[in-house]
Amino acid sequence: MTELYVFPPSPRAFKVMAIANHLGIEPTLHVLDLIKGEQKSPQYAALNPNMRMPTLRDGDYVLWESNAIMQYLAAKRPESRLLPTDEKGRLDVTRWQFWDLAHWDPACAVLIFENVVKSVVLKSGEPDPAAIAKGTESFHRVAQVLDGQLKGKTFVTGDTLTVADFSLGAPLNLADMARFPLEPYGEIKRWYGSLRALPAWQKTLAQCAMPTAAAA
Ligand SMILES: N[C@@H](CCC(=O)N[C@@H](CS)C(=O)NCC(=O)O)C(=O)O
Repeated sequence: MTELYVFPPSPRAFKVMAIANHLGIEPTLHVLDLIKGEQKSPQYAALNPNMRMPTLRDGDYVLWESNAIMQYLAAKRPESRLLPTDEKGRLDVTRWQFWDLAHWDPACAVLIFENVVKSVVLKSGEPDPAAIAKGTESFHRVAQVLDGQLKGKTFVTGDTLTVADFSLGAPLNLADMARFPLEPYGEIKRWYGSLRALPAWQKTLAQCAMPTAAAA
């Protein structure tokens, strides 16, 4: 049995759930309420010592780190081509998932934290203008790289949809709320539109509804 421990409003949960949906894998979902601190329970910490989500459990096998989980799921269905089987193709996809963790996710996370988490989820105050300025500068730096990579390609690594697209596209679900300065990046907008049109993307958006100010 495949199980996933997730906090669905987070892009890091979205991307693993969207891959499972795209592959037709139906994991048992265990929702961890991060606001209540459920990730810090001793039972969960025994699975993931980082006390963060997502975590996958498949029988006795436990895996954490969202991008590793995505590769694990994709490898179960090689015919999907979400993770190429030739070495150079696989490394190209892995390279963009490493770039996600090192550059794209941290830049997006600053604006998501300041503009969404603080006001909508934690209700802990106004965005910090210095953090927004720094986050905006980082966002432009990485968005230029991604926009350039997408020129002349349908997806991040070429004409085939891969796990890298799911990794990099997930934070864009929050682009409006997080006020990502996307105006100059036509390629990113075009590419994200095609991801959003995927049935699995739509299904996952419905599963991951972001708490609204009223509902949180
Ligand atoms: N690099 C990790 C990041 C995981 C992560 O930071 N998860 C956050 C939510 S988006 C979390 O669980 N935070 C709980 C906490 O900080 O207590 C991944 O991609 O899986």
